[in-house]
Amino acid sequence: MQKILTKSEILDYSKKGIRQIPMEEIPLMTDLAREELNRLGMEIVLTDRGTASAPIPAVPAPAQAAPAAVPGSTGGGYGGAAVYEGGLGKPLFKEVIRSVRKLVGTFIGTPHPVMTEYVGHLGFDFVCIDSEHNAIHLETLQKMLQSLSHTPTYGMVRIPTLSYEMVTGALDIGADALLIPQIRTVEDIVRLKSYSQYPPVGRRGVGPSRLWEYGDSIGKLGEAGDINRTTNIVIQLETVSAVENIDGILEESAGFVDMFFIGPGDLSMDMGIFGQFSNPKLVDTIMYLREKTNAAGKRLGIFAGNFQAAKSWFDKGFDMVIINSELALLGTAVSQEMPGLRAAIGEKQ
Ligand code: 3PY
Ligand code: MG
Repeated sequence: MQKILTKSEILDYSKKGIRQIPMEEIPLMTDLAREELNRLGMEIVLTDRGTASAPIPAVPAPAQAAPAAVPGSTGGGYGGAAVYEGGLGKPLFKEVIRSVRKLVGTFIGTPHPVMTEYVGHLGFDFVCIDSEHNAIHLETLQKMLQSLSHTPTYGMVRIPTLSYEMVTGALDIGADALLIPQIRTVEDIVRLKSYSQYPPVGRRGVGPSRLWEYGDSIGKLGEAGDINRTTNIVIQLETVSAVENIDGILEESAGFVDMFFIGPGDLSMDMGIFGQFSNPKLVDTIMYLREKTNAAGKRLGIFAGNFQAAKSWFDKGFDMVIINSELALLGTAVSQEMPGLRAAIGEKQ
């Protein structure tokens, strides 16, 4: 088989002071390797057993393979080399999630890119498109994620089921993070890991999807060291089983999950105290999960019904809050103002 010369091997030669790399035949090179060879002014020299004696300069990368100023502006397929920054042009959301920044988001339930784009301009760090509780499927999800490209806001997606199709599908269309609901067992995490991580960690398939700028930046995968470094998974803790299995869940999630997220609605439902958000049993359970995730060095988010509740969760040390949904926020604004207007025009309440 033809030898493949990688960027890291070129760097190794360069570190050893070798500028002419001896090879028995012209190797296969990725665009990144070729760029590196060019950048360092190095060349490949065929040895005696090769067919040429003169140095072979680095094959110039095709014009479209130069780093693209505008992501996605190059040719598509597997071969291009646009610069992948993550988040399709924004700093990688996984890095933001791992930082100390407190994150504010809201759910999106309207299955339309215009609403997503509008909310993307309102000052949230991220929106979480909720396809667990709304009829939002992959085709629509992709358009909604695309609509965020011209906003400073990241697009998280809450998938409806823990399936290969949904995990890989939502990641491939460019979700900056996945929120995985209804996690109960260590076995769930094992499945999640296998669906979301590229081999050898998992069994996620690789393809020229929107995530990799339709193939232009997919070349980075082979050179990246940790090829799963961009995959950003947030796990929901919202069942009694998850509370019981929390040690195993945290252990199995090590290395691929940075943020956990509590769903107080489902947790209270599962505990038989639905909606009793100040019930000490629920509050104690939430704070127990806070201690456990904290001890494991993980960040923790929670759902809040409004901005005031969000502030109190941040005061309690939470790292991320999803404040209700765009529809609920609209409803609140209208219900606060409408009675006053009705009264002002002489209508009884
Ligand atoms: C819950 O409260 O159950 C949630 O899933 C909120 O996101
Ligand atoms: Mg829930």
